[in-house]
Amino acid sequence: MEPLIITVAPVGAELSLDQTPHLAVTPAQLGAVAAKVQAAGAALIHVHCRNDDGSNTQDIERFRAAFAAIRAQSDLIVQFSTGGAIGMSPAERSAPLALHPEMATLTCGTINFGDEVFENSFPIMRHILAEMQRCGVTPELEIFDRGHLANAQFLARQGHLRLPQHVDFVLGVPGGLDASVENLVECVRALPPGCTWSVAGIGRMQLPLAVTAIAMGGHVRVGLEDNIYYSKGRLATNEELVARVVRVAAELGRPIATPDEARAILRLPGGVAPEAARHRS
Ligand code: KMH
Ligand code: ZN
Repeated sequence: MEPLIITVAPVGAELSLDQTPHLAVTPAQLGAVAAKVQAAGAALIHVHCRNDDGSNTQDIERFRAAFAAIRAQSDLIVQFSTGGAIGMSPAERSAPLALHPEMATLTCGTINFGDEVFENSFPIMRHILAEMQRCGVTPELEIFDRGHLANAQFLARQGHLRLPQHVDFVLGVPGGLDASVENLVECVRALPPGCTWSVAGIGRMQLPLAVTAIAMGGHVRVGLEDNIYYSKGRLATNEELVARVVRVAAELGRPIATPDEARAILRLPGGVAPEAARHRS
């Protein structure tokens, strides 16, 4: 079976310091998380940044410092969020792309997000895609709802997006598609040909959907952005969530992708095909 890419989303924009002591706020803390999650088996890190007081920021200098800290301590694929936090402008959301991360997210449509609205109109998506293209950044398509795949295909037909791409199904946001095995299977069936995929289950569905994806041959996202608990009432660290997925994958006979193997699977420059990597060692 193809090696499993484990993405970790350690920060997000919705989590606050009074919910968990494990939230990485400073660039130095993000660098330390990167080292720990790579040691645990992650290949890709999805990055949001915070100010020292925990508030959200897309400030390019904060991202520059975070990027440097992650690079100094890991060779994880670095993927910036262009979702940022609810209410940020498209220009604010896309500003860190100027640092040329290997990847960045593109949410493929507007959804209710709890009591708020996460705005991703076609003009917003076209703006972010144009910035990604200008900066040479590979998108990961974030699919929160069933219609988002059709939006991505519409953007591709208009010439704003090349397909296939890597797709992440984020299931369980209140206002988006429920986190269920049925919905995941239905989403995977509807994927445009050639796309790779991962799943990020929200809350207590993180683990069941991760296990399902491992068995289906897809990839997995875990981390505090989506789920702060290891088990009922017990707060998790990011590296524990990664380590648990590694153990489950071992039981199911699925090898874990190194960052360079993940680069090859995701068709990023610098990748080393899993077979070639194995021959080298
Ligand atoms: N914070 C959410 C509103 C992304 O990173 O691209 C959006 C989000 C998606 O987290
Ligand atoms: Zn995010």
